[in-house]
This record gives sequence, C-alpha cells and structure tokens, in this order.
Amino acid sequence: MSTYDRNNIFARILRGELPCKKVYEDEFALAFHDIHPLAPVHVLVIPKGEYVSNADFAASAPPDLLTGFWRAVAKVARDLGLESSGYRLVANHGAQSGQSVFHFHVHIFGGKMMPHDMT
Ligand code: D5M
Repeated sequence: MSTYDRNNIFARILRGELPCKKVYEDEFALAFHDIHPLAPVHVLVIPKGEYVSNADFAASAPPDLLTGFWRAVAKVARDLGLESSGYRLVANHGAQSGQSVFHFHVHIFGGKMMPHDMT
C-alpha cells in the first residue's frame, strides 16, 4: 500500500488551503468540479480521510464513511441531473492507470455519449 502524502492537492483542498469549485459537501465527502474537464459534466468526489486509492479506502475506512461516501457519489450525480441521462464513474489506481493525485477520488462524467473503448 502506498504512503499517503498529507500535502497532496486534494488534502490541501480538504483543509481549505486551496480553492475548489464546490458542488457538495457533507461529513463524509467533498465534491467539486475537475479543473481539466474531460466531459460537459466532470466532477470529482473525495472522501474525508487519508486514503490513497480505493483499495486503501475499502480496506481501512470505517463502515459509516464507506457508506456515506458512496451515498454522496450517488447524490451528487442525481443532483447534477445525470440520473436519467446516465453517467460514468471512474477511479484510477496507480500511475499506470492515470492516477495523478494520490488521494482516493471518483470521477463523475456526464453530459455526452461515453465511448465503450477505454484504451
Ligand atoms: O485525476 C486527478 C484529477 O484531478 C485530474 O482530472 C485533474 C484534477 N485536478 C488536479 N488539480 C485539481 C484542482 N486543484 N482542482 C480540481 N481538479 C483538479 P486522476 O484520476 O488522479 O488522474
């Protein structure tokens, strides 16, 4: 398991040291617009805790945080109006997958037809 860097960008956003375009926040999660959107709707949801990846989050987070985080992901997608049109969730794990910020996060993509080919 990778070591969590407390100075990663999302940790700093969570501490309020860096700004973000907030979409939603509760005790479990923070959601904000991606700075480099890859779709008409591109929002990131991060848990409030020090987790590098989903593997880390799934193994270490308390059950209320696991539940609260995933409920927040669903609520954000619903509140963004994506429930009927559809959306895609992506969580990169490791540099080879494209992960560039090592605080676990879920991308919500919506607002266009998604390609089937991910390669
Ligand atoms: O996704 C990391 C994502 O985080 C990537 O799409 C850019 C985005 N990013 C980086 N810095 C910021 C700030 N400051 N605000 C909002 N979004 C940001 P990954 O899956 O790790 O490649």
